Parts: sequence; C-alpha cells; structure tokens
Amino acid sequence: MNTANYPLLRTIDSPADLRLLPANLLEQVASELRSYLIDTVSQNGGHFAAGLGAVELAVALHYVYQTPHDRLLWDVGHQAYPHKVLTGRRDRLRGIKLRGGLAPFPARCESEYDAFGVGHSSTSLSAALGMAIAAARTAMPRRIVVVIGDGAMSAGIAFEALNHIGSMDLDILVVLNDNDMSISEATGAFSNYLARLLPDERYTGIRRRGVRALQGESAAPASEWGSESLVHETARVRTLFDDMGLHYVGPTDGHNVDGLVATLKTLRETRGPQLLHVVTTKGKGYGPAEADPITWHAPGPFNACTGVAVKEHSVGPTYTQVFAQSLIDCAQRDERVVAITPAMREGSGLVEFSRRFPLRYFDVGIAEQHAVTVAAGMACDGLKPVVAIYSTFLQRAYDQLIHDVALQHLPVVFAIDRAGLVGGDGATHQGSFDLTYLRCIPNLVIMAPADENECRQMLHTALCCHQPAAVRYPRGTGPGVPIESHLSVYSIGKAELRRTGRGTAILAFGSMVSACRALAEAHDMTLVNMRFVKPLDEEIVLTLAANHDALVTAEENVIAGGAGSAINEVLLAAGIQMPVLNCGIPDRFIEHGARNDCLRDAGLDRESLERRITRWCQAGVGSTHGGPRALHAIGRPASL
Ligand SMILES: Cc1ncc(C[n+]2csc(CCOP(=O)(O)OP(=O)(O)O)c2C)c(N)n1
Repeated sequence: MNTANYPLLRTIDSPADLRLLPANLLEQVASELRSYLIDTVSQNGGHFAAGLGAVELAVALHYVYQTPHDRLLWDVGHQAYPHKVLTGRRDRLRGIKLRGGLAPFPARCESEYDAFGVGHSSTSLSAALGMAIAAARTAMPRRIVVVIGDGAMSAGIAFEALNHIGSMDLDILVVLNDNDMSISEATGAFSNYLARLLPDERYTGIRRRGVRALQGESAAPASEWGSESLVHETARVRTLFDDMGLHYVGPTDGHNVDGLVATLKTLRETRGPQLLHVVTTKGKGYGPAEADPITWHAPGPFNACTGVAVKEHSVGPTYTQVFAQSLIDCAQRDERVVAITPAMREGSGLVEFSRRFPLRYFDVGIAEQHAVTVAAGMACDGLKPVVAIYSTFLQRAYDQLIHDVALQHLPVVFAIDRAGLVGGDGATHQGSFDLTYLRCIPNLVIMAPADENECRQMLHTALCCHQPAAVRYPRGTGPGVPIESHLSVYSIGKAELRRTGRGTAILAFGSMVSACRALAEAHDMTLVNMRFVKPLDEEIVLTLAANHDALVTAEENVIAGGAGSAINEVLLAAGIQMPVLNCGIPDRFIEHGARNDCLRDAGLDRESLERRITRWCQAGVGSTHGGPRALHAIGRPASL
C-alpha cells in the first residue's frame, strides 16, 4: 500500500480504529477506501462493481454498530471487499481469490467479523434470524444487521426468511441495497415493485441512468443526488415489507455516508424487525464500472487509469462458448428449444441467445428451484427447455430435479457449467458434487464431454433423447479439438475406447480423459472415454475387467458416490474382485486458487495423476505383473 495515498485508511486496522474518528472524516475514509479498491482489484481482478457500490454502507455500518459483537452479515459476499479492508484485511486484499490469499467471500474461519460464511446468495436473512433467536434465548444485547442486494432479495429463501422474520418480534435490521442490478439487469415483478417505491425524481432518475448506461449512453453525474438523507420524506409510504411485519424506512441515498450514519444511529435504538431501503449505484466512483456494471461485476486484471483489461492470451473457445453456439444452432433447427437461466446470463453464455431469441429466453432471477420447475412445466406441454446452470447452484434445486423432472420423466436438459473445480471463487462455488447427487436419480441421462466437440454433440443428444438429461462440463477451455459444424446423436450409454494397452485400464470421465492421455501412452495403458456416467457402459467395464489386471477411474467430482463408485458397483454386482483405484476429489472442501492450483490440491492435475497412478501400479496393486487381486484395494486411499 502506498501509504501517502491513504492517510486515513492506513490507520484503520479494525473497526475500533474507524470508530475513533470524528464523523466528519468518514467521507474521506470512504473516498480512500474506494480508491484503494480500484487500485488493488485492478492488479489481480476480483469482484468489483458491487463492492464499489457498498463502500459507504460498509463505513457507516462498522461506524455505528459494535462489530463483531453486533452481527453484520453480507448476502452473497461479493460486495464485501470494503468490509474486508475495514476489518483488518486491508493489506491482504491484493491476494484475494489466490491460493493462500483471502477468501473470495466472507468466511467465518477467516475473521471474527465475518459473521456468516457466504458465496451462494440469499441466505443472510435466515442466518440472521437464527442469530437473533440465539441472542434472545441468552438475553444477549446484540444487534443483527444484514446487507442484501435487490437481486438476492428476489430469491425464494429470502422471502421464506422474511415470512418468518416478520412474525417474530426480534431486533433485526435488513439493509436492502437496491442498485437495480443483479449480475445482469434486475428482472421480475419484485424489481418493478422496488422501482415503484422510489417516488422522488432523483431516485427514478437513477434507475433510468442505469438503463441508459446499459444502452451505451453516458451515465448522469452523481451530483443529481441531493446530499441530505431522504428517509423522512418517504417514510410514511406503506409497503409490502410493512404489511409483512418489518418497519420500512427509506428509500435513502446509499452513498451519503453522513446520512447513513444518522439513519443507522436511529435504527440501532429502534426495536423489532426493520428494513432500510438504500439506493446505490453499482460501480460507484469508477466511470467504466458505472457505465457498464455487467462487465465490471468481476473483471480480470485491468489498467486502473484507462479501464482497459490486461489481455489474456486466448487459447480457443471455452466450454461455455461452445455450449452457447451449439444451443443457438439447436434452437435454429427446432423452435421448441427454449433457454432458462437463474440470473447467470453472462456466465452461462446466453447473451447472444437472449438477443437472437428474446421470446425463447427466460432469466428467472436468482431462483434455481423455480428455474427447474418452470422448465418441467414447459416440458409437460411440448417445449424443449434447457436449464443452463452452474453445478454449484443446481444444488439449490435438488428436490425439483427429482420430484418435478425425473420422477415425471420430463425431457428437461440441464447444461451444467463449472462442473468440477472452478478456481478463484473457491469452496462455495466448486462444482464438486454433481455426479454424486445426479447419479442416484432414476431416469436421468448424465454425460461428461471429454472435449469441446463432445460438449456440442452431447447437448444435441440430450435434446433428442426424450428424457431428462444432463451435460456437465468444466470451467475454461478443453483440449482444443476441432468442433464439427454438424450435430450428431451419440448412442446412449456407449463409451469410446481411446487406446488399447496392457495391464491397467483407465476409465476416464470428462476432463480426465485428456488429463490421462499422456500417462496412458507413456505406460501403455488402456484409456477409455466413458462419456456417460449414467447409463454406464457396463459392457465395456466388464470387458476391461476381464482383459486387465487393474482398473483406474478418474473424474473431476468427489470420489464419494461419484462415477468411479458406479464402476465399483458394477464390478461388485458381477462378483469381480480386482484392484481398482478411484481418482477424484477427496473428501474435503477444496479452497480457492487458480483452477490448476485447485486441481493440484485435489490430486487431479496431470502430474499428480501420473505420480499417483504409476506409484499405485508400482506398489503391485495394479501392475500387470502379478499384483494381488484384492477386493480391499477398491477405493484405495490417496496416500498410495
Ligand atoms: C444461489 C446463487 N445463485 C447465483 C449466484 C451468482 N450471483 C452472484 S452475485 C449475483 C447478483 C446479486 O445481485 P444483488 O444481490 O442485487 O447484488 P449486486 O451485485 O447488484 O450488488 C449472482 C446472481 C449466487 N452467488 N448464488
């Protein structure tokens, strides 16, 4: 940190230091904090625009509330960088998301100021209520404050929590941070409702400014805002929140730190559930981010002066891009194909689809459960819905997957992106579990492409197979094979033999096929691209078992209950006893870092795989030359 640029910020090592400052210096603290975020995030990238919009909130909240005794919860946590800076992590911010660096989101193990671990959205209200109940049980004089965005507030679980909070007479303050944005534009009737709570031209101007900015016009200057707190002008409006039992206050200017402090001081002394509606600008204070908060939601490294991204050399299309183009091609051929995203248009590669087929594209907001069940309804009546969803977020919609889709045998396609280790977004976002949680569901076809072309053909296969089907593909690029323009249909449940060797056969799923190729060649092992996790190609498994001394399974999913387990089950059912090594993600959470760091941590990068498999073979368990055929070797631990 260049201390000369941050004369106040450098003195703040904890919120206690902040609270020692006179209130008239808080604006300067906010200004330094904003500059520091721009300076620091520009170096390695990270979540950006939302944090810039929450600077004054973070300063005011830590100033007024006695954190960490009072509980301060940040929903999702992507906007919590200013909070991290104020709570003793200023000098470590540069390493956020990197291996060994700060966690991408608030994490209880990282700081006593991180009252609740987050990453997935809309959990904060429920957790806060739980804490309020605990405080009441022990008569603990504690205030509980939640900051939740308008996007996160639209999720079902947030409304479930409001329903509960409003019926309890507990001291909770919900700060609704309304910037009229999710990652993309906010969608849905709730967003429209919030807009109607902004009676003053200054507020409606902000919404229009957001729209203008998205249309490429320059944003209006922030001076459109008055400097005074406007709470008193509009506090009498009766809102949905009042009707649900929360005292509504607002809307108020979320960038006026003095106004926020004054309002929060009053609210801190007020009993019962309350909701403070704060209006902010996503990307506040950094021109390019204000003008285009979507691009600046989570940029890579960039030049802070020019706003130009540091070029990453491109190495072919990502799986997301291949999926995106293939979906467009499928949709062109079949007008029944529609796409659904739970608020991840950009991440899931649906921007172009949404432009080309606006009436066949549905951004349902942060509502994974609803995304799956609305797809089920569509499939009932003849549409071919594709739910484009990250592996980690599909966890939210598990019952819907079973009860609404699979049980009714409805042809919904799940395009599961970020399946496997995702890197910087860390433990909350790793797509480690989908093969395990999908594999046990009847009626479901599960495919894992070994390369980009297979991703394309599997999407088409899924759309043609007239039953629930999932294609799960990893983050980033594949091995770089040519992508065929035509669309073909794979035989369901048929694996592909990649090479025939001796002794040991590797049965690889998805990304592990290319990761194991060099190893198989170097050691003359058989390599099979299994393609289907379900139905499994049992025939090839049994044939390989008959022709080899040992089998190795490899998948980018947890070992527990994953694709390798499926192979173990086939062998056991057939009464075959032979050495089997299951390679996959071990039974622990994999922390953040570059994707390759995460793969190495899990023992799934090329070098670790090679080391582990060859050692296992050399130990005699899986060798061609007379290792004991022992059933106990199934699922042998990583220590070998
Ligand atoms: C369950 C879940 N679905 C999707 C996401 C991805 N996601 C992260 S931030 C975000 C937008 C949140 O919008 P909002 O709460 O309004 O905050 P803002 O970024 O506008 O400040 C989304 C969709 C997530 N973190 N969790």
